[in-house]
Amino acid sequence: MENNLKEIFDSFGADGTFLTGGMYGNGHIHDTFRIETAGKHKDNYIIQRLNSKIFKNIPQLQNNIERVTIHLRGKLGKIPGANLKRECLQLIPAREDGKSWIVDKAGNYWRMYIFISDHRSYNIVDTPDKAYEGGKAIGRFQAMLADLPGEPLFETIPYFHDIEKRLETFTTIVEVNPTGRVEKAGNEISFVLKRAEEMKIILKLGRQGKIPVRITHNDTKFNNILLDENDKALCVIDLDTVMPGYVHYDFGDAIRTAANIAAEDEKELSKVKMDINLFEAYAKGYLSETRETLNETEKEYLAFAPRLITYTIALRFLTDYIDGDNYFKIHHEHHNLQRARAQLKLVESMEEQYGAMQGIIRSLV
Ligand code: ADP
Ligand code: GN1
Ligand code: MG
Repeated sequence: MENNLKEIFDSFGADGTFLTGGMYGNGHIHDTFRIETAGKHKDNYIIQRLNSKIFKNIPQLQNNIERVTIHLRGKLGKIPGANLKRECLQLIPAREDGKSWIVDKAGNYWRMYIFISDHRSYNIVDTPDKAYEGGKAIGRFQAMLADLPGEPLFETIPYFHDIEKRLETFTTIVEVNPTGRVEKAGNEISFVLKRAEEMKIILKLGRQGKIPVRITHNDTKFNNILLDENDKALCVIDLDTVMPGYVHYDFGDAIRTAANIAAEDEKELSKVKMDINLFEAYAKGYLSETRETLNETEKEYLAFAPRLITYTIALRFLTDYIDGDNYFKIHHEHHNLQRARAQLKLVESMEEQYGAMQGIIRSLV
């Protein structure tokens, strides 16, 4: 791999000499490597072998990311003291054709970014201050992209957060039972089906024109929000799913990860719980940047969003488990079932605290 990484690195027009490279991060989708270069003051890099089974049109995906990062950099450039290399992802063009990706001999797609130096990345958030900073980062991200010029961004994964479509896929896979795992997940399947109807509310509000489609990130897991060395908001990464969506998707996914006191795949379910103080802090940070732009209905349904997205991700883990683990990277045999169970437990915890969540949002808006 080391040899291959050097070859890939050399295909991009980076400033620096390859020293070492190794696997990096906890993403569930791509293969990510950190490349260290020689020389003390040189940038280091991130190289990703892209998952082209999931992202079927890499040129369009990359075109989205180019548009988004150019726009963000333009905005940041006007802020005195902004550090463009750390506050925004920066793609490195290929030496040969200047494109922001390459295809290797085996047909794999690769891209390269400058490594964002001195960042902090958290899978679990332990203080309200960090949650607040995460909320600010996502709020600002949405605000900065609100005036992206040109045609709508390409939908890199169609119907990504469409719960009606996700439920249809789920029902079909349960019927087919391709790997005989349905029997192992009886309780989880009932839990999901019992809540299916109420989860459609955000889609209904959209169809009724009560909430607008905006540009959203759609994968605001907390480890996609990098903080700086003082735990202040630094950069939002993982831009593969930046596309049209409802703000509830970003708010919900961030709470799913920022306010859960346990790991996403915690085995000991009694440890899984939403911390209402972390919820409040994230909401405060988020609304500090978006209070003026969101409409009344969008604000009213923010409290519901974490229930929807936690449910959606649980449903996706469960679907993938029953389907035979074709989507998410797994680290052991029943990993997707374990993830689904932990996420459904989190849904329950949110249901128990829903009144308090609504109260907090009302008081903040
Ligand atoms: P995935 O879609 O597989 O989650 P990501 O784009 O989120 O892939 O990258 C995986 C991990 O790699 C991130 O969680 C982060 O830790 C790290 N990472 C990605 N890009 C950068 C970057 N430019 N600088 C520093 N770390 C990065
Ligand atoms: C994936 O790419 P990553 O690991 O940040 C997934 C998200 C899920 C998340 C669950 C493109 O996110 O939708 O919420 O796993 N990304 C894609 O951890 O499907
Ligand atoms: Mg990621």
